[in-house]
Formats: sequence, C-alpha cells, structure tokens
Amino acid sequence: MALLSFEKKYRVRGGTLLGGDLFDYWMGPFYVGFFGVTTAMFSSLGIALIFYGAALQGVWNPFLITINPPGVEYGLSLAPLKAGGLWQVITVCSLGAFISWALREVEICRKLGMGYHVPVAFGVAIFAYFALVVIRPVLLGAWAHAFPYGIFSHLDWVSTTGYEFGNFHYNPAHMIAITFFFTTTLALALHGSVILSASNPGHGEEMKTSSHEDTFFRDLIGYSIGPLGIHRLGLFLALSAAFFSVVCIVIAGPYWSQGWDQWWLPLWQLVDPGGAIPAPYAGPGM
Ligand code: 07D
Ligand code: 07D
Repeated sequence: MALLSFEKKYRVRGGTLLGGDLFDYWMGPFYVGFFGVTTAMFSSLGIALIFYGAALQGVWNPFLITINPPGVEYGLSLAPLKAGGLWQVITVCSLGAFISWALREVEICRKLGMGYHVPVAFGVAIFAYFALVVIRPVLLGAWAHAFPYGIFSHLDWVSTTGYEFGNFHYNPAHMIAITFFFTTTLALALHGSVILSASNPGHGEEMKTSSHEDTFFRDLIGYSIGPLGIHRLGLFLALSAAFFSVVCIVIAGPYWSQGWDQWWLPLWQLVDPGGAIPAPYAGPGM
C-alpha cells in the first residue's frame, strides 16, 4: 500500500485516551492530539524557565548554564524560586512533558492498532529520570540529592556522587547495567551489520533474504535467534540496562553509604575465609 493511501486509512478520528475529538488532528506530518498540546505547553514553560534561570545567573554559555536543586536545608519542602524553586518547577515541567510525550505515543499506537512497545520503552527512560530526581532524593530526605540541570554541572554531579562511594565501579548493579549497555551495542552492531550485508547489495547483485541472515549465524555460531527474536533481545538488553541503572543509583545512599568496595567484603570472606582482603589499585608503580 502506498504511504499516502495507508495514511488515509489510519488518519481517522478515534483511539484517543483523553479529550475525545479535541486536538485529534494532524499538522503536516505530525499528529497533534491532546498530549501533543500538553507536551508543547510543559516544554515551552520549562525551557522559558531555564532561560529565566540563565538570565538570573547572567550566564549565557550553553555549556555553563545550570539550574541547581535547593540546598539540603530545604529538605523535601518547596524552596523559594531563586533558591532551587526554579529547579522544582522545571522538574514538574519536564516530567509533565516526558509523560505527555509517552501518552501521545500510546494514542498513535492505538490509532495504528499496534503494540505499546515504544511507549513502554520510553517509559523506562522516564523511570530512570524519575528515580534520579524524585525517588532517590525522597529516600535521602532532600531535593538537594537530585542532579542539576546543566550540560557540565550534571557531569560534575555524576562525578561527585560517584566518588562519594569511593570507586563507583564496585557498585554491583552499576556493573550489571554497564554489562547490559555494552551487550546492547554488541547486539546492535551484529544486527545492523548482518542486515546491511544481506539487504544492501552492490550494483547488479541480488538482495538476499532473512534465511541468508539466519544461515550466516548458524554457520558462525550454530544458532540464529531469528528476525523477531533479535528485536525482542535488543529491547530486553536495552531496557535491562536502564533498569539496572535505576537500581544502582537508588541503592547508592539509601541502602549503602560506605565505599562500594566494602560491600564485597562478606563475599570475599565466603569465598576465602580468613584470606587477604584485596587492596584497591592505587595507581602506576604502587
Ligand atoms: C542521542 C537522543 C537525543 C538527545 C539529546 C539530549 C538536552 C539538554 C539542557 C541546556 C542519548 C538533548 C539534551 C535537551 C539541554 C540544558 C539545561 C540520546 C540521544 C542529544 N542527561 N550525561 C549528555 C541528559 C543524566 C551523563 C549529553 C538529559 C544523568 C554523562 C546531553 C538527562 C546521568 C554524559 C545529556 C540526562 C548523566 C552525559 C548527550 C535527563 C546518568 C556525557 C546525551 C533528562 C544517566 C554526555 C556533556 C545523549 C555529554 C551526556 C542530556 C541525565 C550522565 C547533554 C536530557 C544525571 C556521563 N547528557 N546524564 O546523547 O557529552 O543521550 O555531556 O535525565 O558524557 Mg546526561
Ligand atoms: C536518566 C535519561 C532519561 C532521559 C529522558 C528523556 C529530552 C528531550 C529533546 C532531542 C538512564 C529526556 C529527553 C530532554 C530531548 C530533543 C529534541 C537515562 C536517563 C527521560 N559509568 N554512574 C550510570 C558508566 C562511572 C555514576 C548509568 C560507564 C564512574 C553515577 C550507566 C562508566 C563514576 C551514576 C553508567 C561509568 C560513576 C552513574 C547511566 C565507565 C563517576 C548515575 C545510564 C566506562 C566517578 C547513573 C540512573 C542511565 C545511573 C550512572 C555507565 C563510570 C558514577 C550504567 C559505562 C566510576 C553517580 N553509569 N560512573 O542511567 O545509574 O541512563 O542513573 O567508566 O546516577 Mg556510571
């Protein structure tokens, strides 16, 4: 079916979650929808407030603009606008915008009669953000523990928070998350390359089929996961990476407040009772 006649078939009213026919139309290629409007409202307010914060700071270098959360003395209460309140309103706006965007994805899925895999996947990213700016700060008792909104300042937060726990690499959930991130790129590299090798032939050559792809992997490693399976695996790997990231940061502080290397001591005792405790690597020549 040509793209335009296909679009004609599905570009009909209905399938909305809220607001009935309100905003149930397209602007050029974009579906608007009730949640398209709320996304636009939340994000314009959030962006305007970031500009306001930049103006208050007098900083216009995009890398250095930063909107900081309130200090620890405010705990979990509302702070004055210029002392972290701006960060609080921007957090509400960003959550509003992200959740609206996910719900707009749900409405498009409903119109197309598709599964909800895309909004579910985006939901996991939103969950990671929510864990960083709401769940962990609430468990620790102050908004101050959330990360600041700035390109460089959020990197400073990651570094400082990491070093608070000695070597953050010893956090077991961080290890699992990183392993999933690395495996995701391995899977995508294998998948992308095998698809290109089969379906983007040189001039005058025939396009190959998915049986060629399956056969390649069977010949190589004795097994092919198949065309549907590879997408299931990819989604599983990527979502698990984000899920274990959430675990690694939520346990850092609320559950464990010493260096992460200390967490392993009972395990060392179990594998080697009374054995020497490994000293952390101290640098070249040490
Ligand atoms: C490629 C899809 C496109 C999205 C892009 C991001 C903005 C922010 C805001 C001026 C893969 C658009 C950026 C709208 C502008 C202001 C106030 C997605 C793609 C291009 N980070 N982070 C970046 C965010 C956190 C970390 C870059 C967001 C955590 C490290 C970009 C969030 C931790 C490094 C960015 C967020 C953390 C980065 C590239 C939210 C742990 C880098 C992002 C909402 C997760 C890298 C200068 C990218 C960099 C980088 C955005 C959260 C760590 C500015 C929106 C607190 C270690 N982060 N980040 O490509 O170069 O994502 O930083 O949670 O090294 Mg970050
Ligand atoms: C939070 C982003 C959500 C995004 C959303 C969408 C827009 C719209 C618009 C483009 C979760 C936003 C959309 C704004 C854009 C347009 C138009 C994603 C989020 C909702 N670490 N570490 C992680 C590695 C070290 C530390 C996660 C590696 C050090 C801390 C991941 C290394 C120390 C935290 C990870 C490494 C340290 C993390 C991040 C290597 C510092 C976290 C991925 C090789 C000294 C964070 C939940 C993630 C986390 C996190 C990887 C090193 C500290 C597993 C590979 C040793 C404090 N690290 N790390 O979570 O778990 O994405 O966050 O050295 O908080 Mg780490």
